[in-house]
This record gives sequence, C-alpha cells and structure tokens, in this order.
Amino acid sequence: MTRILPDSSRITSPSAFREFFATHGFCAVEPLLDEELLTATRNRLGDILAGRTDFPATAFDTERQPTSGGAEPVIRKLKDLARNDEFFATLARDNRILDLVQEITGPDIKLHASIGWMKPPHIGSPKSPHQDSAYWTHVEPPEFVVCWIAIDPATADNGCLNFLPGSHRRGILPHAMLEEWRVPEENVPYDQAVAVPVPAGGASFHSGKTVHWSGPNHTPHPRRAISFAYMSARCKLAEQWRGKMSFDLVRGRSYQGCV
Ligand SMILES: O=C(O)CCC(=O)C(=O)O
Repeated sequence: MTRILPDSSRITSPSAFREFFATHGFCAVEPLLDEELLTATRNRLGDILAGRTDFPATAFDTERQPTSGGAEPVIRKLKDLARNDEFFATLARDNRILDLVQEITGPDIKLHASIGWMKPPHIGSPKSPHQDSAYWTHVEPPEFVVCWIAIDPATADNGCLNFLPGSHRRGILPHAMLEEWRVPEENVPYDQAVAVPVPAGGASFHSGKTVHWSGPNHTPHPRRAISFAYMSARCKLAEQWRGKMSFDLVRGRSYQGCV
C-alpha cells in the first residue's frame, strides 16, 4: 500500500528544502502560484489547447486511449512549453521556483525541458515508473531538478505523482522500451513508494534520478500539470550532441563549452 505524504511534510524554507531533497530525492513545497497566477496559467493552457495561440501543432503529443472507446486521440502532453509560449518562458524564470532550484543546482541555471501534462477526465492514462535522467543522457552529468506544478488539485484518484524515496542515489537504473521507456514492473518496489497529492498551484520538486510515476485519472475532472526541468549551466552535452542542442540560461552565467 503506497504511503501518502502528509500536508505537514510540505517544506517552507530553502534550507529545509535542500535537506529533504538531498535525503529523499523529492520535496513538496507550500503552494508556489498565487490565485492570480494560477488562473492566468490555467487560462493560458486553455488557450493553447483550444488553438487560440500560435503554439505549434508538432508540440502536441496525443494518444489513443482504449478507455475512450476508440474515439479521437486525446492530448497527453504539450512539449517545449517555454520555447513555444512567452507566458511559460516567463513562468520558468519565476524567482519562487528558481530560488529553490538554486539550492540544488547552484546559482547558474539552464532550463532543459518544459512540459504540460494533461490527464483528461476518465481517460487520462498513467505515466509509468521512470527516471527523467534515463531519457536525458545527452546531458553530462545527467543531473536535473524538476519542478512539477499542479494546475488542478492532484490526488491519488486523479494521478498525482508517486516517488520512490532515496532512488536518486542509485544511479540510472535499467529502463526498457515497453508501453514506454520505463523501469520494468518487477524492479519497482511499490510498497516503498510515497504518493504526493498537491493542491492547485502547489508544487513538488524531484531529482532527475528519482524514480516516479503517476496513475490514471479515474475522476470526471481534468488533472493538468506543468513541469520545468533545470540543470546547472556547468553541465555539458555528450560529444555526439555538441552543437546540435542548446538550452536557455534562466539565472546566473553560462560557461564556455557547456550546454
Ligand atoms: O504529470 C505526470 O503525470 C507525469 C510527470 C512526470 O513524469 C515528470 O514530470 O517527470
């Protein structure tokens, strides 16, 4: 039975954040977005999904759900939110986020990825256990701090995140291409997991090496979230990727020869 992280474990100070994160590989914090910014974020996502912005169609990731009765594909992911939309480019630079990220990465920070995670009512599918670093081995070292912000309340019923505490200290674990790139089922000790419900506007942070997943959305309400993955501006690109990718500096300075 998965444990549920109690609200009282939500961290409020940067030093407590650093300590909890270093020990467990994730951390839930007090709500990050105030009501006004939460509403603006929700509206902006709505505009993107409704095609009222020039967000590129190639950045919508869709899937067909057996549970949708073979209906139209549903949007599962919005890719590269911050590159494709000015609102999210600004949000990714918000000091409320970066002040915490800096506790882990140090003062020079680049944004590696920004994603909108949609779980539509009833048909929002699970995200299998994985480490983000296992997807992003083009970065050396593949160390990331991911800020995951709930746009709707995330609960155990609608697919909040689950973490394996301490798994960030085990290196990159073997992943296999099954329904997606994931840690195979037999290697996931579900009884050690912690589910982290987050109120709308609240956030959790996790290390790129922390094994995590989210369940299906069984409720009649959407579960929308966004994530920003950060890394130290001192990270480098693996040789075969040099000159082929670049990432935006969001705080501090950049370094010659680094990403
Ligand atoms: O929001 C989700 O359902 C999955 C999020 C996730 O896996 C991530 O942020 O790395």
